[in-house]
This record gives sequence, structure tokens and C-alpha cells, in this order.
Amino acid sequence: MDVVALAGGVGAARFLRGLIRVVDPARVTAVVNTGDDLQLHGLHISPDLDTITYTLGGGVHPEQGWGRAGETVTVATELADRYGVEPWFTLGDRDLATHLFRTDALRSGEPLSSVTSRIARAWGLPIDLLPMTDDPVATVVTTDDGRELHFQRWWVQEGARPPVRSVQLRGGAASQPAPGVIDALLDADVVVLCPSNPVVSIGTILAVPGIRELLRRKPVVGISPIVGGRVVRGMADRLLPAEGVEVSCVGVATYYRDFLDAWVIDQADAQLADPIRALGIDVAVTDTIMRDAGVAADVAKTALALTR
Ligand code: FO1
Repeated sequence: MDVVALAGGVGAARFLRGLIRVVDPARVTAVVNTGDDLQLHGLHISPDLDTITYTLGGGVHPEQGWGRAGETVTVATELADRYGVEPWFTLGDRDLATHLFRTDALRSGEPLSSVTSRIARAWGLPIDLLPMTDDPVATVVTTDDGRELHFQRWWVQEGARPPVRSVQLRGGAASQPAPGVIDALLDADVVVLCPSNPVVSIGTILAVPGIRELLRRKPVVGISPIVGGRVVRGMADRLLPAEGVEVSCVGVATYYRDFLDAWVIDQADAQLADPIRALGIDVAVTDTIMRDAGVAADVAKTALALTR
């Protein structure tokens, strides 16, 4: 069975660890959000691609879910202490190697998808890893007081505190799916929406022209990232209202309803299964808190069973 997974960062990486236990990894393609990507110290950083790479490659910082295990911050400390460059977005020493390698490749004209597959290979990743686009895009948050902030500035530097008026993928309308994305979707037996942020991870992938239309012609199953009306991690609860979406597994299913066929929700939301079924969406209720790869594998199994 060929599976395409639409993926953001930490929640997606934890889910993918389970998915590759229940599906042949060689038949899994992850299409990953690049709206979080940013330029810093002249380097191109791809947080969601790196989180998935480090997690499936066995090098991720386990509690943080991003950055490297056993990381040191000698460079960041020197930047701050000697040169007064406050690292609002801390790049660890080992993590820097990834950004240097990627930035060198991009500067020589290599597309992001190409250098991403070389990085994935260097980490022995068993799946295909594709950025959603090779084109320059950035998720921009417009705050209630009218400021336009790159997503990372809003999320990391301002701690997701400023209330949000709107979110957009800058460059999205002019972007194209990266090479391989459309073919992977056309060949897919099923498309899985990882339990990622509906607005700035899944929503941004859907903002790349051509992807959403294809999903409408494919069996699509998702895992709700909202449990009991709250986010499992991250800040989707502060972004969904800006999109007019209720912060619940029903709200997110409605947000995806033009292409969503099946939805996995947590036991805490069992009473919401029928309202979602009333939308014409099949529902499975299970424990979706992915404490380890075993639970993630059970969630993946439940999701795939829904589409058979
Ligand atoms: N998140 C933070 O809260 N603080 C940081 O300093 C930080 C640095 C960082 C560096 C590389 C990287 O790939 C991710 C990093 N993140 C940091 C997490 C990042 O904001 C998230 O991984 C996603 O972009 C949001 O899901």
C-alpha cells in the first residue's frame, strides 16, 4: 500500500515513527511543511523537515522534539557572549552542520527537494522525504495590532502571545508542488494527515496550488491534533480561531471536510463521533496520545483500517 503523509513537525514525526511500523517504509512518502523555514545568520533552516529527519534518523532531542540529542551550544553562546547576538532562535552546534550543508547546496542552485533527499539519505531515513514546494514561501502571522511576523518570530520570539488576526503562506499562490509531490499523491492508495497544526502545517501544505484538489480524489484519513478541546502540543488553539474554526476535533474535521473521508479522534472525544459522522466522515475512537512508537503504530493501524 502506497501512503502519502502530510506532515508538519513534532506531532507528525512521532506519528511517522508508528506509521513505518505498520506500512513498508519504502512505500511511505512524507510531504512536509516548509512555511516554518527561515533565513538566520545567512543560513536556510527547515525546522519541520529537520524534526522528521532527526526523529526517524534517531538523532532528535527526545523531550524537545526538535534539534539534536546531546546537543551543545558553543557557537550560540559565543555569538551571545562575545558579539551580543541574542540567539532568539537557538541553533545547536550539530544542528548547524545541517544548515551549513543545506545552505551550501541551495546557494549552488540545488533545489530544496534535492538536498533534502541527500540529508535524508545521510540519516538513513527509510521513507521518501519531500518538501511541499521548492519555491520560497514563509508563514506570516498578522497580529491583532497589525504587525506582520514570520511564524517563528511569533511562535518562538514572542511566545505565541500576541493575538492573531490572520495567517497566510507568503509566496504560496505562486508556488508549485516540489518534484515528486503530485506523482506521490497520484500513486497513493491513501493519504494520511498527521496530527499536525491544521493552520500552519497542514493548512500551509494545502495552500500550495494543486494539492487540495488532488486530495478530493483520494481516500484521506487524518488524526485529530486536538483532544478534549485542547492542543496536545504547540499553539493550534491560538490559530484556529483566526480561521474561524472551533478548537475541537469536530472543528478541525469541518475545516478539512471538502476532502476528508475519515478521522481518528481520542477517547476523550468519543461523544463527538456522531456529529462528525453526520458530516459524512467515518470516525474511529482510540487512544491518540502518542507516548511511544507503539501507541503511534496503533494509531496508524486504526487510521489505515478506516480507509479500507
Ligand atoms: N523552538 C523554540 O521554542 N526555541 C528555539 O530556540 C528553537 C530553535 C530551533 C532551531 C532549529 C529547529 O529546527 C527548530 C527550532 N525550534 C525552536 C522549534 C521550531 O520553532 C519548531 O520546530 C517548528 O518550527 C514549529 O513546529
